[in-house]
Amino acid sequence: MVQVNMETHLLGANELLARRNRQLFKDHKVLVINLMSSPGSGKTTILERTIEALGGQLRLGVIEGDLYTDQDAQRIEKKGVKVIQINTEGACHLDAAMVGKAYGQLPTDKMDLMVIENVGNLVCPAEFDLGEDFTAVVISTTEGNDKLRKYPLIFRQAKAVLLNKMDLLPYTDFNLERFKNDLDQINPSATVFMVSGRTGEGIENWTRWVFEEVKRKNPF
Ligand SMILES: Nc1nc2c(ncn2[C@@H]2O[C@H](COP(=O)(O)OP(=O)(O)OP(=O)(O)O)[C@@H](O)[C@H]2O)c(=O)[nH]1
Ligand SMILES: [Mg+2]
Repeated sequence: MVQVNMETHLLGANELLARRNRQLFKDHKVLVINLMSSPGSGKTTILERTIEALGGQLRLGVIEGDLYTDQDAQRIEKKGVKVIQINTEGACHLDAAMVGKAYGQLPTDKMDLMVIENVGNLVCPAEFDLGEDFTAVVISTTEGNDKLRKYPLIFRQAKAVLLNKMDLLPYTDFNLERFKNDLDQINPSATVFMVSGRTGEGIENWTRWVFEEVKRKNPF
């Protein structure tokens, strides 16, 4: 009897499409960030602050992944940025096929930076390469210190880790020392940003770094 391991099969097919996306992003000289976190950590809020900071200097595009609604896409549209909504209809992550299709609806040869906001989840999105240049993971001070150790894969792969809701730090038991130690164990090369989407703290450091990454991919 022939047994097909569906998970391996799906991931293999995804890998091929991710490679195709990556080549397209390279051809079009667009830096692509896959932004991930638990639900409610602040991905959309950080994206709004990022657009406010970089919108005047870079040509931006956004792909919004959501289970059912277009609420986040509406928030991004209000910032004057072209956004394509993907509803996964219950799937807990985006995949490379969905992103390839959505990307085709954006002005592909007229973008410097595209951010993909993935579905809020710390497990499934980590397993699906979308063809991005790198992943950035948001964790917030209200989520507790155990998340890095409980969900190490998503943090291990990240080029940037944003600790959000720094304004709430005094009201939580989140321990910065422990966060740094855990991240050092899991992914010592991650670049860390302590930010608040609410007050704007740390956002300039993050957006300056993103700007440098864009220039590195496409010196203009
Ligand atoms: N106090 C505080 N609240 C924040 C901060 N960033 C985001 N929030 C709030 O946290 C809630 C969730 O923020 P979102 O940006 O929608 O989070 P998200 O990660 O995009 O959520 P999903 O798309 O549902 O996964 C909202 O009520 C935000 O106003 C922050 O830095 N400080
Ligand atoms: Mg969101």
